[in-house]
Amino acid sequence: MTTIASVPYAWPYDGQFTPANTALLIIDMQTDFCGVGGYVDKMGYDLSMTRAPIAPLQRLLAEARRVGLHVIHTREGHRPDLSDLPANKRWRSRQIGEAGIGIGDVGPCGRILVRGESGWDIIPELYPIAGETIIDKPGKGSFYATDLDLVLRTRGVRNLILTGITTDVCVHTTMRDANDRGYECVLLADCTGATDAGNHAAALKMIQMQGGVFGAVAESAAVVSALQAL
Ligand code: C5J
Repeated sequence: MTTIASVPYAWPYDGQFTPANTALLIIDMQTDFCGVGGYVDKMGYDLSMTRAPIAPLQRLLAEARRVGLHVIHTREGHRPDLSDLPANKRWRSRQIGEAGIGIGDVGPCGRILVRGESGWDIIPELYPIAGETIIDKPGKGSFYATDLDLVLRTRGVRNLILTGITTDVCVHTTMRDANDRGYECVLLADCTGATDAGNHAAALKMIQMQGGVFGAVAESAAVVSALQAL
């Protein structure tokens, strides 16, 4: 039995935590969401909040790699011809920040959230290494229009450690969907970040309602300790 100190219960619920049955999911740590000149920067949000998870994630990732945890990275983005970009998503993205510039348009880091552009890629600090899965997703959730579920089930993964940005959008959407699919989920408070501090706090609180309606919330130090004790 191995559990991680978390709220509102010690995770996972049944103590069945091993590197083989657990994946570390690192969601959308892309320049567009946390880098200078990227999408979030262009919208005018404070980058310090989406950059806060970088250092704790580096420590956690090193430990996850050491023990052989499944590591999965995601990237939100669209095809260069924008054939998978819904018109309403593009329209809304153009309503904030520099007038008329949104997803698919040219910014300082290339076309915003377009696959292959520099702003769309994962930041160097957390760049995947050989053997780690990268899931390219057109939406906020990591399961929608991707093969993430197939990859996880093929590998026998049932526990998900959720990290990345943003807490209230892509991380939460993924956690809710994963929970409905039967995955046992924990979200790491210090390895996630939002564009608004209140939204980050609210996203953490929502998880803890109803006995852990979507799973549990922990700090990365608790996961690192558990991995070191394995
Ligand atoms: C957003 C994300 N916020 N990765 N994407 O548009 O959370």
